[in-house]
Amino acid sequence: KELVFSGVQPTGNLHLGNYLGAIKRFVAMQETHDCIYCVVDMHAITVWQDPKELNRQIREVTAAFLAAGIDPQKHIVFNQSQVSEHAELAWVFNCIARMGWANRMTQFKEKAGKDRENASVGLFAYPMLMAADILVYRATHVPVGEDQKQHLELTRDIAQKFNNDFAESIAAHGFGDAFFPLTEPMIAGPATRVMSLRDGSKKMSKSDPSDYSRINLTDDADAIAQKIRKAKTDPEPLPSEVDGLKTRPEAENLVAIYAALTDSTPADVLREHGGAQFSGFKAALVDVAVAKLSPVAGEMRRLMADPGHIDQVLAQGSDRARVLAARTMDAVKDIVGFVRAR
Ligand code: AQP
Repeated sequence: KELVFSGVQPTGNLHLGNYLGAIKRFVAMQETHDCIYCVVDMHAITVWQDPKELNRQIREVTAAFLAAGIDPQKHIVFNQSQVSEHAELAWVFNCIARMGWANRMTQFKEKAGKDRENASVGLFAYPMLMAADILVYRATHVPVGEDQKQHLELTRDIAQKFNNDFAESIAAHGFGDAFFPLTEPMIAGPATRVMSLRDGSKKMSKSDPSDYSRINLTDDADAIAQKIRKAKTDPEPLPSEVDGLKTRPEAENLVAIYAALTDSTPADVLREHGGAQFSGFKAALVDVAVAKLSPVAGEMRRLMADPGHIDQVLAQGSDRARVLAARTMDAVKDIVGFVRAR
């Protein structure tokens, strides 16, 4: 059966982009796949996190998973740092990946900014840890937003080089001609890249200093309405064809958000709203966003009131994940040639 793995960083301000590009799709995959969903707290500390805040945010992402409808009994929900095999495999992958590959990662360049000398070594090594997250379960599919496409390609390159470098040992240990699968990214739908509400050329992001740039999953109806009303637009009415959105990134973004929230397509949305002024369309978008997001926010608040329960979900998920991860790590140690107790 196909196995899905994906993760979200507990770095604060979970937003509509995280929801539409990732969490909403995690929920949908549960019907057809075995799924492992991870709060990637070790990724979070590649940039400084206040320990108390990190603690709260790990629980908040878990609450968002559960509130959105992920079932931690049927599938696995856990936080990365409780399964140390992720870090172990990441080290092996640090030794497989080439400096040139990591140097090409645009996310590192964006996050490190101009002061690259001052970025953490962990931020540079981030993609190798991400490859380990996925491959420690030998996951076949990863639902992510488009911003993660390059990291998924690197994951495939690492899997392939490991399979090639150790081909003889892999076969000798009875794993045939490939140990790691070449994982498929699943990037589809109208909102694979939700853009900032203030600037249609930037993705909606947790770390944008302007709270008006994003709709947070914890925003109440008033905040959602205010942010959508203030969202940047142009003076023209909505076009009736998708082609008419090409040079209008802000309009394209709002239409894509509407489509994703209503499980339709931008073409459907324009069939209904083509020719409308933004004032009217934004009012309709507020209704749709509030109807979809308010129940999630309410359930998140309810879950956050009982942190003990969340911690228990994470502990149980970690126990189940560790069994699977340890099996892979044992095999990797044998393949690489490490001696281990049996
Ligand atoms: N704007 C977005 N549109 C669609 N999908 C998005 N994702 C993130 N932003 C958008 C997807 O959400 C998942 C979790 O992301 P993450 O928290 O692991 O990392 P990130 O991509 O670094 O998230 P942010 O929100 O942009 O945080 P900062 O500001 O810290 O960089 C991933 O599947 C991602 O594709």
